[in-house]
Amino acid sequence: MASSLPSAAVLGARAFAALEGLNRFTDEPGKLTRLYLSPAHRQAAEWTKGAMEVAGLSAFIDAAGSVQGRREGPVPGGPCVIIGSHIDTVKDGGRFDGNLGVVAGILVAQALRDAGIALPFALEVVAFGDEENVRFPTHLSTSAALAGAYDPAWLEARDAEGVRLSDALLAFGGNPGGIAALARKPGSVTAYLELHIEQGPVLEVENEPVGIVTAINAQRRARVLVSGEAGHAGTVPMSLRKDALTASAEMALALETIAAAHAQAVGTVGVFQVSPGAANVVPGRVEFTVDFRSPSNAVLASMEAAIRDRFGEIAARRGVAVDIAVYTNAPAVPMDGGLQEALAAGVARAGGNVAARHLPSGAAHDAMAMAALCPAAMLFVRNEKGISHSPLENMTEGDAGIAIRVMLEAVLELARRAA
Ligand code: HGY
Ligand code: MN
Ligand code: MN
Repeated sequence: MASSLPSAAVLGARAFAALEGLNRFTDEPGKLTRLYLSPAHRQAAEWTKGAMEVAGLSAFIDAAGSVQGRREGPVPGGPCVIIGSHIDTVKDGGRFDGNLGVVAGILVAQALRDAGIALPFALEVVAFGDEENVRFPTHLSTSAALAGAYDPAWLEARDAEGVRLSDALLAFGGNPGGIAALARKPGSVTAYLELHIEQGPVLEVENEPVGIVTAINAQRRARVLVSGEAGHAGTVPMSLRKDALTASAEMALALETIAAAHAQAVGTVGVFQVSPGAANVVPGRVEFTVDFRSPSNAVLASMEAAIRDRFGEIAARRGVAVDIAVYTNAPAVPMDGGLQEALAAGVARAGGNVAARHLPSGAAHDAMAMAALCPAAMLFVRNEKGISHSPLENMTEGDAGIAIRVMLEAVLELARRAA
């Protein structure tokens, strides 16, 4: 059976060629920016649907904007294994984050079809559309839709231009009223597998091409609004100011100190909007985001308490008001042990002296949402210096091929177990 399957080198070349096609679609020429429900997302979804069909999957773009492809198993409508990831990106993002995992799923399906290998279950590939949650204050909304955990309040969420998610979804060609029906029945999905770049330095430092994810860190995100008093930059004495920017800056540094005080925790202020935003006006209002994460839910809870404490103290001392609105609260998610073993078997069968290195994920992934529906596991692949969420994100074709071959072998391992 293995001899009729493409080599890692062939799979790597195919993956890079496919990514070339998929990554033509961007909302910012010269950069890779493909936010949820944007015109580029629609084009990328259409391209993905076509690529799935070429690989022998029957495919469609679903009500929430994800692309679903399926190759039936022996029982029409029977249980399936899903290989998934996302095709939305951050602003000015990298070519591999999410996109590689979707292309990998398509190539695995194509290789099995070409080799005439029948599986004892249906095989699905899903390209989720809202994993980055950059445009709207949501959390893994399109994979949550499949897992039956879609929050209807997300439909009222607004982007930076004030566009409602439901309106953007209708304009995209989606159907807000059809999202609830996307929820899969418990037991209908026997496994979810995701291939993703590590977005961290461990595999490169340890000179390993792939790694098996043990758990995905807990994550919380909040919008912080600091309200002070706008004033004339030339006339308001320093002692009388209620400067929203300097207060927010002190809060950002306080977050940094709180995160640094907890091993393996991280804290980031990624968006910082100052108004009115004129050189000769003391800023009256600042809105910024806080993203903090840890392997431990308990640590995250104590970090949130410390953040509320410190931000409140800074606001009181500076005479400004502060409002902290948490909109994401995702506990840590362990990856399924049995599927981790299937991935380890895939690593062993894929050949080469590749070790089955296990490691946690600091980044969030659709696997977090899918784990609420079915056993979920992730395979990491080495990427250059672990750089991600950046146009400098890079990896080798060889590593992509090894990782996709491991995924292929892991699916065959699941088939052997199910037979
Ligand atoms: O933010 C994250 O961890 C993921 O890349 N969306
Ligand atoms: Mn990702
Ligand atoms: Mn990402």
